Amino acid sequence: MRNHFLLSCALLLCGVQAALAQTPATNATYAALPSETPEKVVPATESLDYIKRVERITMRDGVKLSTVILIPKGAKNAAILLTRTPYNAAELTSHSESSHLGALLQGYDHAADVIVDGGYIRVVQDIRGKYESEGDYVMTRPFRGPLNSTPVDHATDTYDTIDWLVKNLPESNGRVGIIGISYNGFLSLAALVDPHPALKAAVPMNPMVDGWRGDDWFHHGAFRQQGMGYVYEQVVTRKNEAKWFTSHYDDYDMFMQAGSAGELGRQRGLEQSGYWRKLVEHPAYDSFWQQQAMDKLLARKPLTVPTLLVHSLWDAEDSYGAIAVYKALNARPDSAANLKLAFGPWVHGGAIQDGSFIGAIKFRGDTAWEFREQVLKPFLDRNLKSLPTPEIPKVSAFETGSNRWIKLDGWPLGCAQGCAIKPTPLLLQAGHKLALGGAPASLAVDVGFDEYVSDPSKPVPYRNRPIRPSGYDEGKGMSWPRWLVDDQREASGRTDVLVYTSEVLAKPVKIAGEPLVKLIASTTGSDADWVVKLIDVYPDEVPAQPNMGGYQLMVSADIFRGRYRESWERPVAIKPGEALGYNFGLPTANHVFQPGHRIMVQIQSSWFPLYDRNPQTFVPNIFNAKPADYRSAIQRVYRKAGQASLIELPLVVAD
Ligand code: PG9
Repeated sequence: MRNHFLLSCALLLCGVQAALAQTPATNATYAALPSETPEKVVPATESLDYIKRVERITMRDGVKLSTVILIPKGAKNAAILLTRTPYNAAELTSHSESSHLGALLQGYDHAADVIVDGGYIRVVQDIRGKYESEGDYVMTRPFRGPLNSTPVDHATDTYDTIDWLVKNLPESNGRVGIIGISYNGFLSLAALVDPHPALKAAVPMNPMVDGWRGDDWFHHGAFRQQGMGYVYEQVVTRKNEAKWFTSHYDDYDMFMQAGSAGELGRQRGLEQSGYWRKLVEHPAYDSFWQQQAMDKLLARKPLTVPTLLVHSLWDAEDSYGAIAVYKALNARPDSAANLKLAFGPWVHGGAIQDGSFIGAIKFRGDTAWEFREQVLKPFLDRNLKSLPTPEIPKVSAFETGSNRWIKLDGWPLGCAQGCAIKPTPLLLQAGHKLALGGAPASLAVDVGFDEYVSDPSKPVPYRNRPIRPSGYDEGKGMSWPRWLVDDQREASGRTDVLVYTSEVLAKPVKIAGEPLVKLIASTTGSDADWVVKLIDVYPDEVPAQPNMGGYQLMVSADIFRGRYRESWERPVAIKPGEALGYNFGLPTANHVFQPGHRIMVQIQSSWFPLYDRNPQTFVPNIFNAKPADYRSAIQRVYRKAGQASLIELPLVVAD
């Protein structure tokens, strides 16, 4: 039986070998089956309503930048609208496969309706070091000077690009505008440093301006650690191929288990990124930050190009930049005439999204479309097409609370006519009350302060958990862009959050500008963070929209790292137990607290994991804090005569 089996196997093997030996001969008897894929595909472009060119434009140092050019078919005398970006020009110009230019341009940075209706030639360019462009990548590359000894920066690259465009696009009228959001907003500002004569308009939207004071990397010295994934993906490869990874569904858990931001960076190999190493080396507002602050740089020269700055009132990434540039440039008499400002009730980049709502807050119309139609379009028409379009207002301001647009001659300004701004104290009072104006209550029996325990092992979450990574994918629960309008009720119930509330308002209270925090506080630690949130509390019930009953909407809020109370450049330890002043500005607001609403202030010492935890023990560099450095502290906020804590509100009053 066994022998029979072996014999069968041997015969079978011989058969297989024989068949294999015959294979080539057998194949040769059939004709080859030709590939259905052509050697080179030639797209059929006849029915497209645009012509697409991809050019490699040579910069003055020989580096070639990849540039996508979309020309409406039949265009003549058309103006050019340029965006420079680190975010992949090819992808940004192919949002959908369509024969229509408008469909291609849906999404980030385009304002497709304005571009298509306006007949603009759309140009999107990869900046040096990213995607299809050559050269080295440096995050928000500093300008030629102490931080950049090369002959090139984004000002020269923009100049060289515009020069090429106006000489090589016969369909153009020789006038160029630059537009962009955030990083691309920073790049739009860069175009103004040494502008090419053909640059006739700039629209920096939500620009990154000062990475330490209040934009992407730090706010008043507190590090925004949820941006670490961005630093990794953006810097370690040209095409963002290496992906940051999470280890927990909830970012709160992930950052807690790592301890410090520096330690998480080490665990993820982030030290390979040159920019991360710079962030870790420069936690204070030293010359590294000061020398690249765009508001300071731009204010050195007159503004010669008509510029429309666009700001979002609930911007989770760059709440500082646009207003800072407005203030710096408007202070120059030779620049003010070319400067316009518009702001709306939007998230980061919201001016080109659906502006009919933000989170739970609904508006009467699409505020973003209204801006595009009534502000952006006429601004571009006037400056890029020389159409006889009336000048847009100096400031187009959306007033939240009353939810209407107002036209102003400057900012901050309370109204067009008949009002003034009166800085007015909103005083923290005994019994967790607030008083607008007036003096601190006399405190016969009261201790004159409120206190809470700030425990770094249980930091206050900045939004309800689970906290998903910062990102833009709603499908994955990443509603990060709109976290600033989250209901603050959950925080107000915590024992480590102080809450002060006004009486129900009998008449409207309007603020216009930056609320100033003037806190008198002590800590038992030697370092501390102070988060102050100015909140509009809706009536207990709102018949028209029941889910807004009692809603706690942040109107303006920010964080301050206590070690910088004497100097932003040189941190010092806080003397434990000593009542000290902490003064800082909150982001711009233009808000009406309506009758029936209440004003609320919340104070806490962490906003985690968006901001890294303060160990509450002074260490030279918080990126390198060790587990033993993180200690609980008792925080006291004082509110007695001579030690009154308050927020100075830019109150709008009748003239
Ligand atoms: N806020 C982003 C950013 C700007 C500048 C530097 C780094 C990040 C952005 O949305 O582009």
